[in-house]
Formats: sequence, structure tokens, C-alpha cells
Amino acid sequence: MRTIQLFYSPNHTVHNPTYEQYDGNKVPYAESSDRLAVLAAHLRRTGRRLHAPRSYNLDHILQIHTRPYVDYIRTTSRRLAVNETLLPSNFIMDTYTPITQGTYKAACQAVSTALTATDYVLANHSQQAIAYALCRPPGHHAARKHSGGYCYFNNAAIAAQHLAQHGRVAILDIDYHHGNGTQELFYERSDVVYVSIHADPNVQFPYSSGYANEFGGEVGVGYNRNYPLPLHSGDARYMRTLHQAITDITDFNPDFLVISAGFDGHIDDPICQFNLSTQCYEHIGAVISSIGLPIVVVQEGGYNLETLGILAEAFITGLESH
Ligand code: OKP
Ligand code: ZN
Repeated sequence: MRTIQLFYSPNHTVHNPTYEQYDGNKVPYAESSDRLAVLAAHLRRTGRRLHAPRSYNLDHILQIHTRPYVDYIRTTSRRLAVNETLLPSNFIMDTYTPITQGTYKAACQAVSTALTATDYVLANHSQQAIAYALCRPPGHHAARKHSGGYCYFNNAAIAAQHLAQHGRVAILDIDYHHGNGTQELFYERSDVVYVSIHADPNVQFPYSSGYANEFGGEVGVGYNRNYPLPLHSGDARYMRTLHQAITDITDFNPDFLVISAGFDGHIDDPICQFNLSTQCYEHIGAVISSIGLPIVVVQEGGYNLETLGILAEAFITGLESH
């Protein structure tokens, strides 16, 4: 039995875009601050303690993102009024990733939450350590100098980069969407392996990557693995794929595991189209935990405010079961 440590700060609510845009149409922003608020409230109700993150300086972010990109997010945030939502023109790959006055602050704090979880795992260097960063905005679509898909700074990649100073790192991405940013960041590296299970990018965001023939480049060939699945995939198909993904990870023989954890594969997610059950998230957690590695979990997507808390609880129950 393992005990998970949870890290959360309520200050993420300063990142509060009101809309995202599709072919010119503005629709309500799915990555709302209510997501993490309800998730945290649910975990507290089940008796869990949430620890405040420490703050970190910019150095960790600048190992993953370029200075001009980070400056752009900072200066663009700073010039906005409260409750103003701006769709930026530069350093962006889509129209789902607006900036508000609090965006830079919240994105930095999400990184700090991921790093606090990472430092917990490094300090409790047993195979048993598990820490979970309950953070937003999410990160796995953020590339070296691009925001996209609700992501600004790549929290999981920054955690992995920090862990990579201490050993070999595997990143397993179970969000419904392919983590194009994380893939790009580690594509030509052999010290960090990226393995992702996600909806077929031919028909789902981010479209541009996530295909099964993307194996890595240069010295990183063989250290990137994608498992695209058809829309409406259910528990059985998903768990078979997860076992394959776990084989890739154990073959790599890592010292640390980072999980990009999205709950948007659940059947009741409002913007995604997998059919995973609530129980499946407990099974996913249990299978991941059974590898027996120190784990840093970083929150990515999941958009149903009614189910997010229950799904996180199921996942945590699975993680703690080994
Ligand atoms: C972020 B994360 C829905 C279009 C999708 C952007 C999705 C970003 C997902 N009609 N829009 O990976 O959960
Ligand atoms: Zn997602």
C-alpha cells in the first residue's frame, strides 16, 4: 500500500478566459477554473489533505521554454485588464489558448505545483513515493515556444526535466489528447521516454502529431511511442493498450515515472469521445502503481465538473492499492 501526497493551490482561478474560438465562433472556455476547484473540494470531502506548493524561480521553466516565449506570455498577461480575454497572435498553435491578466501567474504556479510534487518524490527517494500535482492550466500541448490546447508551460515536461538530473525518466500520458508539446520537447532525447495513449489525431486535436509511426529522432529514435485509439474506445481496448505501453516503459528501465493524467477519456466527458468507465480509472491507477516506481502525477485535462472529483478519487485509490 502506497500513500499519495497531494499538492494544490487555489490561486489558479486568476487564469480565467471566458471563451475559446472555433472558426470564428466564440464558445465558453472548457478549461474553467471550476474544474480544479470541484476536484480539490471533492478530495477534501473524502478526508484528504492538500498541501500548498512552494514557489520556484524561472530557471526550471527556461530549461524547457525559450526566453522570448516566456516573456511573451508574461508581458501579454501584464497588459490586460481584469476579466479581459485576449486571443494572442504569436507563439500559439490554435485558438483555444487565450491569455488573461492572471495567465502568467497561474501558469508559473502550476509549474511550481508540479515541481513541489517532484521534489517530494526526490526527497522521499523510495520506490514507494507518489505525489500528485493538482494544477491548471494544463501543460502537455505546450511546446518549446508554443502555447496550445489550453496549455502555456509544460508542467509535466518541466517535472521530467528536473527528475532527469537524477536518473532515467518515463512519461506516460493518459490524457485523451496527444501531448504534442511533451513529444516535441523530448523527441530527440534518449534519457526521457514519452509514451502516450490518446484519441486518433486524424480526427481529434492536436491533429498534427500523435501517430503510431513517430518513434523519435536522432539519438531519441526508439524513445517515443504513440498509441492512437479510435473514437469510442472502451475499457477493454484501453487496458490492453495500457499493458503494451507499460511494457515499453519497463523495457526502458526508468528510475522515475511522470504521469500526464487527464480524465477526459471518461464516457461522460463533454468534449471527448472515449467510453471509459469510472472503474477503469481505478484500474489504470493500479496498473501504473504496480510497476513499483516513484511517481509524479501531473493534472492535465478532464472537463466534466460533475465527475472530475470522482475520477481523481478512483485514480488515486488505484495508485495507492499497490
Ligand atoms: C487539452 B487537454 C473540442 C475541440 C478541442 C482543444 C482541446 C484541448 C485539450 N471541440 N479543443 O489535452 O485536455
Ligand atoms: Zn485532453
